[in-house]
Amino acid sequence: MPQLEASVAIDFHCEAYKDAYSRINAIVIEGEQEATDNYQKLAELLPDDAAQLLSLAKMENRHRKGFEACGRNLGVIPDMEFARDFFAQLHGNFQQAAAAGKVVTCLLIQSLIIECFAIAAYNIYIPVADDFARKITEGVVKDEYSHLNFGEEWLKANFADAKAELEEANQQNLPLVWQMLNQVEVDARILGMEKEALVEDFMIQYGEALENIGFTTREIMRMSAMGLAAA
Ligand code: PL3
Ligand code: FE2
Ligand code: FE2
Repeated sequence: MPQLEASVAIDFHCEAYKDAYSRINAIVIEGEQEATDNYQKLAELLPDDAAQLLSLAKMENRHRKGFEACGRNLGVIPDMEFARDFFAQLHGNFQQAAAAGKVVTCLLIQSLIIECFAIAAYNIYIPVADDFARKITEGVVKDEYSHLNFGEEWLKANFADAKAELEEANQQNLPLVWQMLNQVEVDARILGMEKEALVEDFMIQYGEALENIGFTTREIMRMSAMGLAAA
């Protein structure tokens, strides 16, 4: 559907929209909160980059507040319990990797997977958002590119040592993204966002990131389809 038509047709105040928004808004709030915590943990694990990582954590905290305001603006109460369940597996994998000092896995989960997921979701949301949320989301998505860039640069600089762990972490965590997308498909559509567009945008961001880090086209194909067939 053309984007202009969609933004005219969407009733931001009907019950169906607000019900779907209570879950999607919660997911985004929880995602930004986890991103804050994850960059704080990464700052401990990478003392040389601590100042930069703590500044990313602060940005994530601002993002969370911005999206909380978006929900309030529509009179929606975010369903945070739903959102914590939504992130539980990815959250658990990050915690486990951090406890084992596996920095490469932590960076793949946060700076590649979560940031690419956020960039795809926010880019698809912007044209169908209400005016208030659109302005907030436009500001946020610019930051997310710089977070993705941090992960790319670090992993590129350490590619030879990181490669095997990246492949393993990808295999373990990418299938979770496809499961998560399936869980939000119905709600996202009510907000005017198509799953196919989300998958496509994610694939483009994630594939470009892997390319910048140093993977070959063949490796990228194999890695980014991991778990997709089951979705
Ligand atoms: C990292 O900085 C933030 C992590 C947030 C993750 C967001 C995932 C969103 C998936 C749900 C799709 C709909 C998004 C709607 C945008 C308001
Ligand atoms: Fe963010
Ligand atoms: Fe981010």
